[in-house]
Amino acid sequence: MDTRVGIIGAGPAGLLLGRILQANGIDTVIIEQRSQAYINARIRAGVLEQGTVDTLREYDVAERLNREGLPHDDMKLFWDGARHSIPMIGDHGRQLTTYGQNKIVEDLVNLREKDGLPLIFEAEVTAIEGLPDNPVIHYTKDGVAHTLRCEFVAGCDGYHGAARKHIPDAARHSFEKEFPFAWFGILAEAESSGETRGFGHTTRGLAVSSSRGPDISRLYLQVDPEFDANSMTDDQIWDELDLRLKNQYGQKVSRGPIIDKAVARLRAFVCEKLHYGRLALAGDACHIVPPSGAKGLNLACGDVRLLSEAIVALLKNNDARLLERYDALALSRIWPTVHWSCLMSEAFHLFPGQSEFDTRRQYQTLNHWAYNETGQRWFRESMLGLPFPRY
Ligand code: RFL
Repeated sequence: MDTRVGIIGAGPAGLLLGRILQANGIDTVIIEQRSQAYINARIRAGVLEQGTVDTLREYDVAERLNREGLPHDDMKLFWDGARHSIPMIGDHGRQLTTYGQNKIVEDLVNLREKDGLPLIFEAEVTAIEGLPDNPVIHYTKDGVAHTLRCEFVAGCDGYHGAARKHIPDAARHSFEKEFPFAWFGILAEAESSGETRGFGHTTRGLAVSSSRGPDISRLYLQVDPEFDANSMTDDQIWDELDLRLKNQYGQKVSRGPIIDKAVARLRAFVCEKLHYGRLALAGDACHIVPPSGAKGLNLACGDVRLLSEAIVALLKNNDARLLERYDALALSRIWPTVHWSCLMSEAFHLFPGQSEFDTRRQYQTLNHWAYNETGQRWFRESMLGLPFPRY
């Protein structure tokens, strides 16, 4: 099979890129190593910036989002035994919306199926040959090797994907930081606290409570990086949430059946080379942010907007100038966002061996974000997200 653009990965980045290219009359094939059921059930991000919501609306992916998305007016932060509320409405009504990443993925897959566009599940890309100019994707499905000749390849295959390593080592400068903790995330059929999102600095480590709907709660606990998701019973998990959120901050935590549990290590990663010839990366394939800032999916969406425009210019007008600017423009949003996500992580978690002095310093950061006019504006703008860059 041949196509114009071969997209590796059916996460939000790959699926959205496919949708935008389709709207521009460019054929794509998406190759995804997991099954459809697996990607539909993968619970991850939930906080969407206005730019992400606007993009989904622009490309007609927002029918369910418009019905079920929960807009935020403020954000609750808890530290030093007190609750604080930071207004979250920006200029021109810009705000955050809660809507699960799994729903975005499902919405995009359903639209792609409805349009009869190729999306090959359970197919693993093993190599890309012919770079920089004539890429051929090699993948295996059901134990059989296949090739896909393309005019362009988009590596939207996440942090562990295959695409990034096809950028020559000499050009691929990467930067990485691993935090000494992880997030244990649960999804529960439980009445939410009434807060769209509450972030707690507690004496037992960070705790986050958020609502994914009237009867669905998403909660996170800071845990050790080696934590085993099955090492606590459901009752023990609820007890720990009570110890952190209810007992220390009076935050209501309603209990209910836990329907998903997962542990994610916190790391930050940036690859500063985003394209090589006719291969380009977008989303987690070229950057990872710790989830504290709720930015990964939003960054992916910003990359895809830029990359899609560059691919359209290249394939329709044989104009590579936008692609040449893609790396620098995307990185102008990636690095500040990575920085912000790291600051959020540093302010809310307990580090191994942390002293009372260190904790007092974290409180000063949080006081500044909540009560200093400049700090509050910066916090709000960072949470709402930098505007998507444009060429
Ligand atoms: P994905 O979603 O990882 O998709 C990549 C896809 O590529 C496939 N793949 C391959 N397919 C074929 N062949 C190969 N060789 C392949 N290798 C990989 C994979 O199976 C997968 O389907 O990357 P993408 O599309 O760039 O999307 C990025 C987002 O998923 C990620 O940034 C967010 O989930 C991060 N994130 C959050 N982002 C937000 O914007 N707001 C949030 O509130 C938020 N909360 C979170 C988060 C991430 C979390 N975890 C689990 C790390 C909360 C958590 C706990």
